Amino acid sequence: MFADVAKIYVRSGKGGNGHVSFRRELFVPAGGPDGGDGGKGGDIIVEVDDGLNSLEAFRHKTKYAAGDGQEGDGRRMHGKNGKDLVLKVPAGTLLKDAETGKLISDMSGENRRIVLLTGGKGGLGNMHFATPSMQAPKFAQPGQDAREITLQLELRVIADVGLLGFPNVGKSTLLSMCSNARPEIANYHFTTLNPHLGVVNLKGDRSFVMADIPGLIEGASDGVGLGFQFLRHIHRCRVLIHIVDGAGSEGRVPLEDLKNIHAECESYDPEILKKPVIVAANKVELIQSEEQEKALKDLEKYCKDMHYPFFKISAASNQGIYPLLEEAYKLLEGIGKDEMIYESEVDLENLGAVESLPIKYEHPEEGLFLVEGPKMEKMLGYTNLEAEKGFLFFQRFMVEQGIIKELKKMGMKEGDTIKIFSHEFEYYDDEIEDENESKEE
Ligand SMILES: Nc1nc2c(ncn2[C@@H]2O[C@H](COP(=O)(O)OP(=O)(O)OP(=O)(O)O)[C@@H](O)[C@H]2O)c(=O)[nH]1
Ligand SMILES: [Mg+2]
Repeated sequence: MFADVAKIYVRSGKGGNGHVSFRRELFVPAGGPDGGDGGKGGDIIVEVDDGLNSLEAFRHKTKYAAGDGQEGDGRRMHGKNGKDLVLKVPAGTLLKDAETGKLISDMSGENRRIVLLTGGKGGLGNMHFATPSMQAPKFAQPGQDAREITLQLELRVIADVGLLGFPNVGKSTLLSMCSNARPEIANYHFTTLNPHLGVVNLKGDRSFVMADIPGLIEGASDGVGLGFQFLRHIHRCRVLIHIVDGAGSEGRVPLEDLKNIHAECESYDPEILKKPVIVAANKVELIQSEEQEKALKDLEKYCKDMHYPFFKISAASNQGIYPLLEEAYKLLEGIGKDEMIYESEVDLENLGAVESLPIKYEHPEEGLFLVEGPKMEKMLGYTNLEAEKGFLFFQRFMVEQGIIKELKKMGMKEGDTIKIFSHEFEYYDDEIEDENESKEE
């Protein structure tokens, strides 16, 4: 399999609860509150690792959680913070919200490390809640919730120059000849399954990054066979070197190969061919017959007509490569660099927090109000409505989130029914509500 996409579930750590306790000392009958604060939950951090070129690891392990903060303790002891969890990804990885498809972050360029989900804050212990009128507070603050999200990871390499071509035409050979990269080279199709990057150094301190993109096959743009995955990498290359087997090995016809691949790119995304394209006919030292000569001439003529710079090379024997690289550099100089990095479409600060989930309201008939959506679903999951404490907690949540206010705006009156999924409640203006209303004024 080609591991350039993966779907994983990640969760930051929950904050530890604040602690309730009282000082016990000899000869002191009633010590003051000394419950310490809970520890902070661990963050989920994403970091670029230059040693990686696939998302393989995320195929094997698909669930990741940072450590929870621990509860505070007596004698003002702070709970231990939860451990952060660092996910290492290759450069060029896009992090998307799997539910909405929105881009969270493009781990490219300068963007090498982000805090994806922050851990919950620890709750304050009861030592903070003593007041003149309440000297023995029997409560402490609960820790903040963990945050969670299902991530879609997509690898799209960024390179100055991308090598494009059918399998086995010599893309990896060229990259290994002119850069520090060492992709595997072998005489069979799809030797290269993951993109490889190499730095090409030219005379006079000039350099660029070249990507060996796994081979394209016909029908790739329709998702047929193996090709579709690879097309996504081409997007983020600024100049393309299209390599064809100039000797027509394996019964190939160079010009047909070129046209076929261009048609594939065109049907995947017409933008691709707006990039500068250079054509390199490889393996030319193998040419012996007149038929081969003729096929190469056809290719050359076509490139001239299309204004594609054309080069004959032999990657394996390192011939004709330098002028090709110089041409690539020349074209690179003529185009801008920045549009290859995608901008985030989400508010990273609130990512995965319950607060950021939507709530849906409906008023299908007189006296009935529906409140649904992912946020409500999640809160119900957290809450035991059978227990009095759980019910009170949920009631408070409804007020604090402004849900009651919203329903009132929609016309809810006392005695009306609020339905949240399968739970039904009758609405009464109770104390919690009043307390909150007066606070707002
Ligand atoms: N004769 C000759 N053989 C070459 C040349 N360049 C590459 N080859 C051979 O062609 C075969 C394929 O080369 P690769 O570099 O692995 O080809 P690729 O395009 O990366 O292939 P995939 O990774 O499968 O898409 C290997 O056996 C190479 O040794 C060349 O200039 N002349
Ligand atoms: Mg290869």
